[in-house]
Amino acid sequence: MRLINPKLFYPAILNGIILLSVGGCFSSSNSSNNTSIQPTTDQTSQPSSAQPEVEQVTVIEGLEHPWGMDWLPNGDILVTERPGRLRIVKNGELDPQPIQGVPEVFAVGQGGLLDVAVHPNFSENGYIYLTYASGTRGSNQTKIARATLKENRLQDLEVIFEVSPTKTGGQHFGSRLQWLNDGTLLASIGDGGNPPLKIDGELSRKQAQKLDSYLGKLIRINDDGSIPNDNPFVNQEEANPAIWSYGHRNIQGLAIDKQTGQIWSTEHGSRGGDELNKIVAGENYGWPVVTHSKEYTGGEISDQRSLPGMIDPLVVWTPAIAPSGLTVYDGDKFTQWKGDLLAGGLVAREVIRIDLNDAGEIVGQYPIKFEQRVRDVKQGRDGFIYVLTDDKNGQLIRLEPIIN
Ligand SMILES: [Ca+2]
Repeated sequence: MRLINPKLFYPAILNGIILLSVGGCFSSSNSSNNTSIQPTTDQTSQPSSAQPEVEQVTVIEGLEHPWGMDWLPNGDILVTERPGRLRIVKNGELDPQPIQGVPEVFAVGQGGLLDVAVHPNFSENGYIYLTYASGTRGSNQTKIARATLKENRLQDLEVIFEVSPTKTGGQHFGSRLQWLNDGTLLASIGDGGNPPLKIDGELSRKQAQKLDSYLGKLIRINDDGSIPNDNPFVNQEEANPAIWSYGHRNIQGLAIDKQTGQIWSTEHGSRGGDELNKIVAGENYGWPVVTHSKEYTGGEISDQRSLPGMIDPLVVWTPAIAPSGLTVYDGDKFTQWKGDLLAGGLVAREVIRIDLNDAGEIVGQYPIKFEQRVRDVKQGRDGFIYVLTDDKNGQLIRLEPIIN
């Protein structure tokens, strides 16, 4: 079954025109209160490029809450469905038979089968990686498993990382995967959940500041789950050695600029205060001691917006976009977008192109609107941009420039 529903995407074109006319100021129909923590000098400069017209091509429909995707060397696309299925798209068609051998997942709330990553040397070793929520409402954790993919089946599946401590409830599992240039693997782990959820008698979110907990962290492991000996806390007693950075609430967008090695992440705030961060090993990103977000009930989580020793976000989105999916574009199909970030938003129903200038500074945000919540955005091996929408009838959508 092949469903191609090309349609012109007028809102993106209109946004482009509007943005050009006002000189590239930050503008988003859904996020007019967005703030940038960067120096503001560059925000009024002209955008680095005109906005190409974008066509949305629906490649696949009928995916049930798809969450993550990655490409095999032959161009096939692996797609996770949060209820616990791993699907494969071959030559633009969804194989009706899910891949066999996926572990049992805790598919409640935000939990389930989450991200998928193909090993950089898949052609030699056949490894793929999955993240998923595992356990019960009373005790659960994010796990990372490795398996080989052979003839539509996962074989020799092995859990190579388990988050500790366990938590309760169905919130904040993370868990994006991202390969670094050195062949190690990053994974994002959520803080354990919102109040009134507690761990060891205090709010679960406080785990994000504890170095003996993997909750609220980015972690870095080798491709077999062992700990790289140059991780920032390997020599610090009582710190968990896989920690790469900490003070995160729930990172759902994780990307690397392959040219520079720079790691970027987007994380959910509570009410407002979603963040874009540049990740540096060993650093503290503040949550919940420093935040621009408020409790869902409206009260302050903290009155601190910035503190010495903690890294400030480069963009704060209030109201929340609910960021999910992030990629650094380096393809040849949207040449004017090279080096820019593409950030998905669930609540915003957008992919926001974050325009970076040659110095790596943010000079504009340009939303592309979708009809459904955006769960993931990635560049395909063909240089086009692919989007997964979060819906009972979720879609895989390809963005293509309209060549005039
Ligand atoms: Ca922060």
